[in-house]
Amino acid sequence: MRFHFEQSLRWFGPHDPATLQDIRQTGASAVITALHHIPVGEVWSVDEIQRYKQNITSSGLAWHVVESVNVHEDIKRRTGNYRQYIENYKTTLRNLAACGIDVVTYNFMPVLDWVRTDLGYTLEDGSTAMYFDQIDFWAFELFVLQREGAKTSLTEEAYRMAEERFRSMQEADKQRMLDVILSGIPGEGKSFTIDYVKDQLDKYRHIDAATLRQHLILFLEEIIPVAEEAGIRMALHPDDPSFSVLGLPRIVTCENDYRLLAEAVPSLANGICFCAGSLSSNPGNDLLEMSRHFADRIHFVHLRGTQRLSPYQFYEASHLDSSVDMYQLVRSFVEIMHRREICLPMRPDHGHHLFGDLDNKQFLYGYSLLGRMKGLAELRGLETGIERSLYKDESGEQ
Ligand code: CS2
Ligand code: MN
Repeated sequence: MRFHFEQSLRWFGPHDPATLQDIRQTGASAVITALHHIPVGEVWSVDEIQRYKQNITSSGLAWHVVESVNVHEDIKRRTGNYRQYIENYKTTLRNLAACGIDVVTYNFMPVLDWVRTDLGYTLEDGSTAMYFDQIDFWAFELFVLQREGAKTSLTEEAYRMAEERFRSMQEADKQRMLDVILSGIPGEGKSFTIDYVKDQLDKYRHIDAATLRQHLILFLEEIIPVAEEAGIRMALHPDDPSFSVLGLPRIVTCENDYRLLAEAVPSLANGICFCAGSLSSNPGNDLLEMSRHFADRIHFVHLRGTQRLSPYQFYEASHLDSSVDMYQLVRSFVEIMHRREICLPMRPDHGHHLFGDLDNKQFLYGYSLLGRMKGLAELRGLETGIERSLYKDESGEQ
């Protein structure tokens, strides 16, 4: 019996310019998707899930991992209709289980999902990647958003760098950066306004990391028993980047964060989506160690790396060549899967925009078809080589 990654690609539903047939031809056997058309907080009905699933399976692909059932902001802040939203979340989990879904991914990032300062950073070969520059971001906070408290949270040196950067920026660059930062929750197709962000930040004024963590634990205490009973494993995605932005608390950034959550709600249904790219944006994280430490709690794997250019900048490098030692990491997961005797779902995380992808503006950033395919192809090859060389005797296939 071979234990290997279930090789998957993210698919954004009928609006994704990549069709299910395209996805199939990349070599993936499953899709990772969500009912993107249902507003955050509302129940996903069995009928809707079935219809969606039927479409996927009739294309010869499997679907049993959802990414994501997003958590309503009211739940994160425990205000407004949060009780109703938690009940809705539970109902959605039960409905998903009834349709054969067994892994549900989510995140607990306040206000914004992933944050970058450039979505089209050009690499040597002309392809483009996503990029984060802390100094640009500080400049945005200080002089565009004019966030209260931004200045006091910075060292003098950091403030000086941000000021200098802003002064040297052309108007067009400022606008471009603003558009990027406000581009909103990836995959949801929304875009924020400055006023919206200010208003949202204001709502978190009294919520520090300890409070937000407590809110997450209270949420987990309610939904994990439901997930466990229904046969669903929850997979919490790390914050991206894995450090605080805009003065907002970020509580899923490192080993210790995940440890606190596991201690509070020990069930293994309270699991992890191990996103190598997000975790690697925090230089303090030892990914290999984390994969081993949480081996039994990892239910879904995102593979990608980041490349640090300086203490302030990183970009999303290619899947095999980045600051993440992908060989060691995949090897660790191959060993984990053999020990647990399971096949973990895996998808390449964000890819680069390549060749013809560049002409097709409909793809979401990080999810061009060729970029997705290249990531998957490289990772499949790496995994196959590792798996066959480690377990050749047992398999009897070599
Ligand atoms: C995802 C995030 O598109 C992505 O890169 O990693 O948008 C999101 O945080 C995850 O889907 C988890 O909810
Ligand atoms: Mn990810």
